[in-house]
Amino acid sequence: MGHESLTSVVIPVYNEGPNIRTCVRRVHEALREHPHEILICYDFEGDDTLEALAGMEDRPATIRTVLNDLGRGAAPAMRAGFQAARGDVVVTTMADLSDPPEVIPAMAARVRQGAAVVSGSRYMPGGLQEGGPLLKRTMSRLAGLSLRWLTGIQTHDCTNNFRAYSRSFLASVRIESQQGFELALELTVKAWIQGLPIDEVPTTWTDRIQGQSRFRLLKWLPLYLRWYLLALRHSLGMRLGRVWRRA
Ligand SMILES: Nc1nc2c(ncn2[C@@H]2O[C@H](COP(=O)(O)OP(=O)(O)O)[C@@H](O)[C@H]2O)c(=O)[nH]1
Ligand SMILES: [Mg+2]
Repeated sequence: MGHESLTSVVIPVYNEGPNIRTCVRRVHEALREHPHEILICYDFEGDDTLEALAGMEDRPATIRTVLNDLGRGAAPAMRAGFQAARGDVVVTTMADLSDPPEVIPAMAARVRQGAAVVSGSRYMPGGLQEGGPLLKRTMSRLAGLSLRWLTGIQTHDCTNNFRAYSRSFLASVRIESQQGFELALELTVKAWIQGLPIDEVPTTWTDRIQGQSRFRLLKWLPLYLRWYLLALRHSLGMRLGRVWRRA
């Protein structure tokens, strides 16, 4: 193979000054043997993440900073990252050290084997979720496991934003998420409805130690529900279609 594939790692950031150096060191180390780029997607110039990166002596050469001009929030920031990404595989991961970057090569490999979406999966055997608010943790697990059980979608975890996407799938889909982390569920449900292969790799999510979560459970719940219900409706439609054709 003359042309080696490129993995783009998209990281939305909001004042991650205390975390970002460790984060990019770990991502770079995990992808040392793989062609990659690390896209730091920020909303405004005063974000303290930029200063922390600028002052880094061992700043990886594969870092690019991307100003999100699509509106504030993690979802627009990730979309800005998708637009800037040059890789055939695009991975989203968080800056607050919640996701283990060592898993990225395995996730990217699954995409290159044909999956459109690969979850970093907390709820499959071998996966784990550590810390975080009990209600958020429970709802997320229930959503993932019930959706798989009710629809047959090929992942136990449809909400983790530690995910790998094929670039061709991202180019084909119209993204509607405007706020935050419901983006992962939207993209996974849309890939599944298109009949594209979905895959998963076990991973551990750990709650942040530095800084504060900006996750808004009650505010964002309806946004999640929209995609969850779309998947249920689609699944029901397919079942009824089968019964109808048999009758
Ligand atoms: N660009 C951008 N990134 C954000 C925003 N809010 C959170 N993030 C990033 O998204 C990731 C996860 O955020 P966090 O608030 O910890 O959510 P949690 O992990 O679900 O609790 C981190 O890398 C944050 O810096 C935002 O408004 N804009
Ligand atoms: Mg977090």
